[in-house]
Amino acid sequence: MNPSDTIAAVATPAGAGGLAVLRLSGREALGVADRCLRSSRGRPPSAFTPRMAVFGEIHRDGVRVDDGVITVFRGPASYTGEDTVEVACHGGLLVTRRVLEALLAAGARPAEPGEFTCRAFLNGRMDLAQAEAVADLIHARTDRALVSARAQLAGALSGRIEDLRDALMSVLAHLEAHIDFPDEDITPDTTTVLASKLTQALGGIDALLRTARQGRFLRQGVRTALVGRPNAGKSSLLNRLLGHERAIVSPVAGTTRDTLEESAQVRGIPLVLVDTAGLRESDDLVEQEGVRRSRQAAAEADLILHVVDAADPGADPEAPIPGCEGKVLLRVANKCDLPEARVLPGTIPVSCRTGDGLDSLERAIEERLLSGDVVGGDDGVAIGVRHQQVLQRARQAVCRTLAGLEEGLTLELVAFELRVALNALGDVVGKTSVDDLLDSIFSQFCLGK
Ligand SMILES: Nc1nc2c(ncn2[C@@H]2O[C@H](COP(=O)(O)OP(=O)(O)OP(=O)(O)O)[C@@H](O)[C@H]2O)c(=O)[nH]1
Ligand SMILES: [Mg+2]
Repeated sequence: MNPSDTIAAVATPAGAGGLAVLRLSGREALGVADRCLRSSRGRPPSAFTPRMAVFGEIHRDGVRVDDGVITVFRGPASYTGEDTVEVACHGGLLVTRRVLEALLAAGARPAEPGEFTCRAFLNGRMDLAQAEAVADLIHARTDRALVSARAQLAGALSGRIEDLRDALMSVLAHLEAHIDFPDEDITPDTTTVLASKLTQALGGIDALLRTARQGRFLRQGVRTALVGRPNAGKSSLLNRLLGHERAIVSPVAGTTRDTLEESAQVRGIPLVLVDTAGLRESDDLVEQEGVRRSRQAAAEADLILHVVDAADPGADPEAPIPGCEGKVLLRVANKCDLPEARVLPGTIPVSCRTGDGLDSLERAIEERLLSGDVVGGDDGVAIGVRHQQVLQRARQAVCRTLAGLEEGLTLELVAFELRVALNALGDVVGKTSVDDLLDSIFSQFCLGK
């Protein structure tokens, strides 16, 4: 990915549509544009007023390929920070390909996936966490995921990382000053103050790490297993939660043999619903395998919906569910429309036939996931897997720093560990700390004293 090339790509999804937008970005963007685009009055894009949409034509070898709306953005006031041209043309598969070919023939090269956003990062238009948020935003399937991605794009995570870095940086600045002036012993008081700052930063890192589960749920969905005895109505509930008849429902016990996965959303929370084979002893080899997979689905789930048939006198709503430890477990009493249905304590009564109780079930799912710290941070921050890994590195380094300080290790070693922590934090947003450190030292201390 040579950042000095001028790149072009279709920015909208492939397929037939009213419009498609192509993007051209790089040092030569206007030169490339001038060779294949012009306004309907014949003006070249380099003569356009930036940020003004101009109706024009796309040409290749003197032949008009399509017409559309051309907008010029002059760097650095563009998405990528470079000169950028956007062309909105007709949205056909072939026509967009021809327009792209016209841009390439005029001197651009095809962009790699994510290359526009990568340039935005390299050119300082956004940090790494924000660049990642662009991908989250595009892939968000529920409102909550969208809110979280927007918050991260607006800098919610970056802001918290910057606060943590500032805190650690001020500790490091103190340590550095003592290393530079070894005659002045670091007093026990100073050590206490520094240690308490570090402990506070550790709390901040832990608070972020606690949002990792939320981040996973928002990005990938809460894995939700529907388990229970055959015929309880697991597949009926899956269909109800999905809003369409996805799974086969029949009065035959043992209808579902294999697990079946579908994405759904419940009150803005993305769920990956897993319908499973009914749990029972069986001589049938296929059914045995189905039951094994049901147990596995329960073990891998974050949320378990245990479905029981309220009209079945043998139903046991307290039946132990293997592998449910540490998970959110909700017991659902189905078929409450039937006259023989019993009231089962500790269960949410529903009827998949009439739809009764499904609202309460959805509310209960939302409530349990929210209260279990499972979805939604205060400021919408919900870290991703990469953030989790680097924050864990930062956490360990802060712990070593604290231990070193308390055990009276040489300040050089303590400072070394702190730098490791700072670098790890910097990795979240794509910054390393050397320059910032110098700024921090000189702004806080009068070294001439
Ligand atoms: N009256 C009534 N019948 C229901 C309700 N929910 C499901 N049923 C019926 O119960 C039977 C079993 O439903 P399924 O959804 O196939 O049950 P399951 O738990 O997936 O069963 P297996 O796949 O065999 O384990 C079907 O005949 C459904 O029509 C309900 O709320 N009320
Ligand atoms: Mg079923």
